[in-house]
Amino acid sequence: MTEGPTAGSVTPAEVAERLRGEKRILAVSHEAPDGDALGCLSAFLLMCEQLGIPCRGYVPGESGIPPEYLFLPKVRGVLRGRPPSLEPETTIYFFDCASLLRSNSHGFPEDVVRINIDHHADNPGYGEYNLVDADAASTTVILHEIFEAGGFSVDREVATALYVGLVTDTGRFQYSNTTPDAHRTAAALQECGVDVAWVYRQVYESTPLPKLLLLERALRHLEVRLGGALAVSWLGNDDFVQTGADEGHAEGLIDTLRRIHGVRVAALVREKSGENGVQAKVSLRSTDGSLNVAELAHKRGGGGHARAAGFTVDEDLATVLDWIETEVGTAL
Ligand SMILES: [Mn+2]
Repeated sequence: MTEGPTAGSVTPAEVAERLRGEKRILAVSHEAPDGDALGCLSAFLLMCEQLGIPCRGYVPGESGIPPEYLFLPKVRGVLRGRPPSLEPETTIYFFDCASLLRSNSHGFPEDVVRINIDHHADNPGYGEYNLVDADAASTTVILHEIFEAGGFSVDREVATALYVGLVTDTGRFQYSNTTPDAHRTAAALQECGVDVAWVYRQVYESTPLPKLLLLERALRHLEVRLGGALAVSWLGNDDFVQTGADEGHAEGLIDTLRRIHGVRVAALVREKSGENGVQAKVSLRSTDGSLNVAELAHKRGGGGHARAAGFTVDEDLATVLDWIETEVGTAL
């Protein structure tokens, strides 16, 4: 086996075994981090501390950490921006990163060992060691399997971080990835002491005002196309400035677009205009699974899941929205 997603495949027990022997770790998740990305980093950093392994966390890019996840231990301390320089004998653990591009790892040396832990079906297996399980509801579910396989004790703080990844990636246990295994993991985590009502308040009832004002902007720009099957909206630089919001506040806003009756695909475009011209960062959701939005995103160099994907292009808003409408109209 030299190519494909199974190259260098490892089991949770093998990852746990490797982890015990690490000298130094950089734990990386994806840009524009969500609850799964940050839940993984929080749980993994806490566990490394328990195991006595020096570990730093890193999230590429400059966009803000969504404020609803700042309560997770160690999240405020993760490195941001350009990839940090690595001390000798550092292993990089990637979490929830469908591709190396998304984790912005081009700045890392070629000879560093990469461990790729993820649940995206389109993950190409870019690590020397790959633990990719597309059936896992969240990457934190896989991380839980690693901890269990290694016999590492999962305390309340670790369990809470793992649970945050699971509850957010399953849409509070309501998306199609909400399997019996997802519920079993949730039950196991609750038995480790997770206070689910407290997590709910932290994640879903602590919305900063600028985020709601940003949602109001997105609703103001809402258009329904293709006879109601496609909902599109956008946010521009002014929307962020005038509401006092930062990039992290846009996380999850697309979920409101997908709720509209009859909508099968939702798209939210973040239009950025600056010195380097315009750029459109597109989030896509499929509500009923009739269209694989990851395939759509791949056509423009992006990626993701069948029902949640995204891409970024150097195009203006009207051009990218028309492209989406044409593609979705042809596919449905
Ligand atoms: Mn995920």
